[in-house]
Amino acid sequence: MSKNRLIGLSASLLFTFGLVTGAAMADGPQIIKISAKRFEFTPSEITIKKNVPVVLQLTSTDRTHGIAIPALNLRSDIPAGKVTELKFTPNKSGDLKFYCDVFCGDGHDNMEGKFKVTD
Ligand SMILES: [Cu+2]
Repeated sequence: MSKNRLIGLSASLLFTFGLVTGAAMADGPQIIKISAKRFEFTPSEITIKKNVPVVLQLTSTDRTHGIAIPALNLRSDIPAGKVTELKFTPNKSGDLKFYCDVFCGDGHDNMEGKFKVTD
């Protein structure tokens, strides 16, 4: 095989690899880490894409909190000391509010955030 053919072959292999990984990234889940503590979620505003699966990786740094996303009819406890996964796929754009639904003290009622779902 000539040197030029070898270069051409490796260039097309690289191109194919780039296309495959690009597609995988576009279709892969949106992995979002959210940390909970008295009395906030960090981050509390998260932009996500419509129709792309979301995997929330939830942790707490102090005690058990909860996360409720009423529009999706979803909730989970967030115990301290482990990662809790919650999965969903947003099917319309707009804001999806979430809040803590495990009473955690005086600021509990303000412990909330939102997903901004974009097209
Ligand atoms: Cu709470």
